[in-house]
Parts: sequence; C-alpha cells; structure tokens
Amino acid sequence: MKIERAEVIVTSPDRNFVTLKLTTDDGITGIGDGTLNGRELAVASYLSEHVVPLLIDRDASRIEDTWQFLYRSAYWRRGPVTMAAIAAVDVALWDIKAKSVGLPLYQLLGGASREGILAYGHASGKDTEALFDSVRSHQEQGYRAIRIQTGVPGLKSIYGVAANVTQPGNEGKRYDYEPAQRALRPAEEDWDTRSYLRHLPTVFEAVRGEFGPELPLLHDGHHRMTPIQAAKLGKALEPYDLFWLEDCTPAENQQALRLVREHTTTPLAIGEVFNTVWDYQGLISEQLIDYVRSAVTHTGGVTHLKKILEFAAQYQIKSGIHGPTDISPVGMAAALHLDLAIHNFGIQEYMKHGDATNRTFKQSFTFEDGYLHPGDQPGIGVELDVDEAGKYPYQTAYLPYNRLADGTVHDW
Ligand code: KDG
Ligand code: MG
Repeated sequence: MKIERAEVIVTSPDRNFVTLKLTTDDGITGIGDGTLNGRELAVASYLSEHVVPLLIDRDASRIEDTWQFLYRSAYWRRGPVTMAAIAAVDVALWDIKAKSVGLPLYQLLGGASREGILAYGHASGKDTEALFDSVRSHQEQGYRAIRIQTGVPGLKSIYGVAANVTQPGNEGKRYDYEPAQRALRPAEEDWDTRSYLRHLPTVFEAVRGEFGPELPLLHDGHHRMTPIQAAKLGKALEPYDLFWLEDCTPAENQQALRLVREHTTTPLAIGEVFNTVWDYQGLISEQLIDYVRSAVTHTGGVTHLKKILEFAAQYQIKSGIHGPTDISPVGMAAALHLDLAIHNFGIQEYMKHGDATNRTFKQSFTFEDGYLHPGDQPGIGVELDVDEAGKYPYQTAYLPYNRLADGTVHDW
C-alpha cells in the first residue's frame, strides 16, 4: 500500500482550513487537518514544498516510522508549523489504515472506553442578560457543560465575546468568525487585567445563582494574567466550583503554573498552543495541571497526542482536547476517535461549524444530548468534497491582538 498522490487543499468555507489528502496505489484515500489559524499558508507551503515530495512511494501502513522520519529528518524540531504539518500526514495515514481494514479509527486505538464523549460549548455575552440567554441556548442545543466568557465593563471587546457580536446591527451573529477575522490587518482589542479580575467572580456568582450548582462551568483566561494575578483569580473562583480555568498565564513559561497551583484548588487546563510532549514535561510529572488542552491538529496528530495523554494518565491528568472552529471537522473527528479510546478522557471542546464548512466536509460524527460520537464509518468518518472546497478560495485572515489603555501590546 504505497502513497501515490498527496494534495494540499486550502479552502475557506466559513474560515480557512488546510487539508492534506493522500491516495494510495490501491485507491484508498485519507485526509488530515493541518490548519493553523491565521498562519494557514505557512503549513500549506511546508507540506507542499517539503513534505509531499517525501511521501510519494512511501508505504502508507508505516505510520510510526513516517512520524519519526518527518520529525527527526527535518532536524529543526517542534514548532506549530512543523507539528501541524506532521499532524496532517499522521491523521491521513490513520484514516487510510482504518479504511484498509474496514474499521472506525477508535477500534485501532484500543476500542471504545465509553459510550459517548462529554462536550462543552461556548456561551458568551457582553452582559449578564446576554450571557444567560447564551447559556440557555446552549442547554437547549443539548450541551451539558458550558464555557463562560463575558464582557468586562469599560472594555470594548474581549476574547470569547466578539466585537462584531456586540456592535449594533450584529447581535446574534456567530462569534467564532472573530478569531479568524477576514481582513488585511489584525483587529485591535483592548484589555485591563484589574477590571477583569474585579468583574469575573461576580459573573460566576450570578451564573451559579441562575443555573444552580450542578452545571459544569469552564473559563478561558487566554494567557493574559501574571502568575500572581492568576493565583488570585483561581482563589476567587473557588466558591463557584469550576470544571477548569484554562490558560491562566502565558504558556511559554510553564513554571508559572507552580505558583498558581500553590495558591488555588481551581482545576487548571493548559496546552492549546503546545506542540509536543516536551512542553508538558514538568507540568505533567509535577502534577501542576489537571487537563491537557492540545489539539490533534497542533500536536503531531493522533500518534503523538496519544503518547502525551498516556503520560498524563499516570498522574491522573485528563484530556480536554482543543476543539474550536479553527480545528476543521477532520481534526475534530480525529480527536473524537482518541477521546473514545483513551482511559483518561476528561471533556471535549466542541463548537459547531457553519453550514458551508459542513457542506465541504461530510461528517459522520454526531452530537446528541451533550455527547459526541465519532460514528462507525471506516476511517475517521469525514470526507472532503473537493468541488465544494474549490468554491471557497483562501482569504487573508488574522487573529486579533490586544493593547492596554496606554497603548502597550498585551497577550491576546
Ligand atoms: O486560533 C485561536 C483559537 O483556537 C483559540 O483562541 C480558541 O482559546 C481557544 C479555545 O479555548 O477554544
Ligand atoms: Mg483556549
């Protein structure tokens, strides 16, 4: 079973996606997601210029060997572009292997460890009333766990509550278009940590008051706090029993989590910007976190993320695989197979894609009553409609960035 063709397909149905499609000499196809939000063309070029020529005529069944070959032979290891490119190849090869034996991928990863995958959705609102509406709407859609992001008085726009949703005339629009804003320059947002720290506990108090103690609630700090500020927030949120506080400090300095951990029992999640097990080395072995947030797409695929999660399992640390809409349905499906198979599953992030994306990527995974399932189609269960993809050429898009009141650039 040799790889005969390798195509890099960039399409922008609702936002940009990079997909690698491999075809074997016996006609089996496999697809993998290599989308890196805001830097999509870097991965597309890494794949087309440097990886595709190496794949032709390789044995498609040698997944581990191909992973090690791409990782080690480049010499320049790790990094989001490299690891997203390797992920695209890895998932496409798993798709092919599972199709070649007529099984859904999770069966090759050890079989199902559970009946369904608990998912959390993103509720947000610029004020409490809008936030409550959003929580209710997520509950009506079936979500049983909900991330809470809210506006902060005095700030015009904020992560998780998009500026375009809060502007007059745009009410009710999907917020997820903002983190991939199609424009020639990144949008500028504003930030003030002290206002945020004052406001957020009052929001969680109101949400618990309205929705009761049972509903699992999550929050994303999106890398904005210093360790001592994050420790203060974790402590202030303890009465509201969060499922997790995510990315409370910038992920570059993993040791920061030690200080946070020493001061709070609020569970900590981190890792959506990590690429390899080395980013987690101390965090896992010293039990400084509770959830691993990596995406299959940004961590070298199923092969490498499975190893990270097995390492985490020895320390009672669970999975919380990254799943916003910048993970394509291909990356999402790969995550679901892993979620179903591993023992230390925690929760799966799940934001629904738009209609054009769903037409472009035919999916067999399901979301019912709060639980996802990858389905039982052979492979990962997603097919790319190449004609549909061709209707949506790449569009320049950037993540937003932050400035403080005095004009200083801050983490977004
Ligand atoms: O591309 C950036 C997004 O993936 C990120 O902002 C989403 O933080 C995120 C999350 O937790 O889903
Ligand atoms: Mg996040």
